[in-house]
Amino acid sequence: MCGIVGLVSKQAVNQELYDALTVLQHRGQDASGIMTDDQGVLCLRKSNGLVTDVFSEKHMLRLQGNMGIGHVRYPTAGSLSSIEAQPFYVNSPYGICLAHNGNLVNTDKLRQHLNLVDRRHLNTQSDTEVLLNLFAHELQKNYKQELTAESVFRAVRGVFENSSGGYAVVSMILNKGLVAFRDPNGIRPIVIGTRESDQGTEYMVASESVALDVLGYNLLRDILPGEAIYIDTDGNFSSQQCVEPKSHTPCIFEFVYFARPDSIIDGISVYKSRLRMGDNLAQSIIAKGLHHDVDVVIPIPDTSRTSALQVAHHLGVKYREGFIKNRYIGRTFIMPGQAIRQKSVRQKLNPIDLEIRDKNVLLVDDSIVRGTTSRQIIQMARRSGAKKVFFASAAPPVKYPNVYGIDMPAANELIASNKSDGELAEIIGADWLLYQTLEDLIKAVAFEESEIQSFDTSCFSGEYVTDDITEKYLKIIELRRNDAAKAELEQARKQLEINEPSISIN
Ligand code: PIN
Repeated sequence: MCGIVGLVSKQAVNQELYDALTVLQHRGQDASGIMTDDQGVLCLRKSNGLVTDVFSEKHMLRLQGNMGIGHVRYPTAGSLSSIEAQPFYVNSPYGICLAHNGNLVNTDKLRQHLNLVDRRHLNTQSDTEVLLNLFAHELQKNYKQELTAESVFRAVRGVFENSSGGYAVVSMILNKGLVAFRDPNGIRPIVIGTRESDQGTEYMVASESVALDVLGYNLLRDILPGEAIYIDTDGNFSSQQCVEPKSHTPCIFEFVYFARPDSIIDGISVYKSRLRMGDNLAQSIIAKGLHHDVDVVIPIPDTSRTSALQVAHHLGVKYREGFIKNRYIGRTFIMPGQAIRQKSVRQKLNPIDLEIRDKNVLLVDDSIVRGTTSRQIIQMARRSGAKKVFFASAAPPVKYPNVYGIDMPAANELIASNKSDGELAEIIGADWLLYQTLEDLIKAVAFEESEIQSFDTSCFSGEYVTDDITEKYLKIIELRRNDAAKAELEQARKQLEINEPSISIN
């Protein structure tokens, strides 16, 4: 899960890239980076941390130029070292910068080929570096001819034909132009917007339309699956369907939880889809006759508020804020001799007892992944004096790992992977537990008139839209993703950061 942005403007892009990244910060809080093109000179600043921590005035002043790309990272592959913060750069051909959101599922094969056949050196574990080198290799094939939109699209076709997974990419070819493309199944989101200035049209691409809104760009459209766009430094726009789309199946989790509610993805309002999730959830509660006992509906902030509002409305009961979220959770410092301590739910959420005491409360969350938060929140509601605690999830049980760029734990850490709803209710301590059905979730997002009618629903259904997800592949990612492996990485990162400076040049 990451956020990307790219700008080809008639004025300096540094401040606007920074502002866009702050709007996309919800897509990744681990690392941030910006690269700009100052008339062929690459300017870069990237490091681990939030956008507001990574960029100071000194860095911003150095990020000169009217074209640039930016990235916020939530690591899904590779290590957590700041060396792997994006964008990445390779100096040949031309000088290419690249950032992406998503995950390639054939990285190992590509890495081997790049190394042994194309003789390209890869210095990190990041699949972004793989994508960048693949793109560079494809561009290199036509190095004797002048770079044109056509040769860029030919190179992107090569990338599409060789890579598999869910990815949205923004790339900058120094002194030439900006390229963006989206995987042939359209799993990860990416949109284009324009803004008119006295000097002509300015272009922006971003993971979510909300970034365009905030910077005063008009949403033109989504990039289509298997399509690439190219905007040269003079502002000439070209697009091409480089390969036939395999499907158009956006990741349904973007709608459940990940994207901002004020974004529109593939023509569907995220906010409206969440309202419909609440409508459908309420209908199931009523159909099962579970509504009679409910006194009050309480959302678990923030995402589930939208669905919970509709649930309360249809059930004809009060909607109340029963938990308040601390917006300013800080870092956890590791003092000498202390182990890493996870921040507890109690530090993030505080109950308003008065809204809970002596009531039968229905808690609504967007999803249940590990189930650890749900269990603790139910305990908190009971300590606040609830008579009964019911729990509804706006998404179906998460049973399978996500391989296309959403950071989900390994299958053995997913609470619903091998349990019935009854068992789950008991484990999380709810008087009853109700999940949205997958059918209802799909109906909520793909409303009747929407062009998109199917989605990547793999974490609920186990059906992966690329045909190369084998048991063996899932086993490998399980080993890479389990908590112990992550804890080891985290320790290694703390060690590394003592010696490893963040990166800025020019
Ligand atoms: C959190 C959204 N949402 C809350 C993310 C918790 C699963 N969790 C997924 C529920 S917010 S657990 O609204 O964006 O703040 O099941 O893994 O414990």
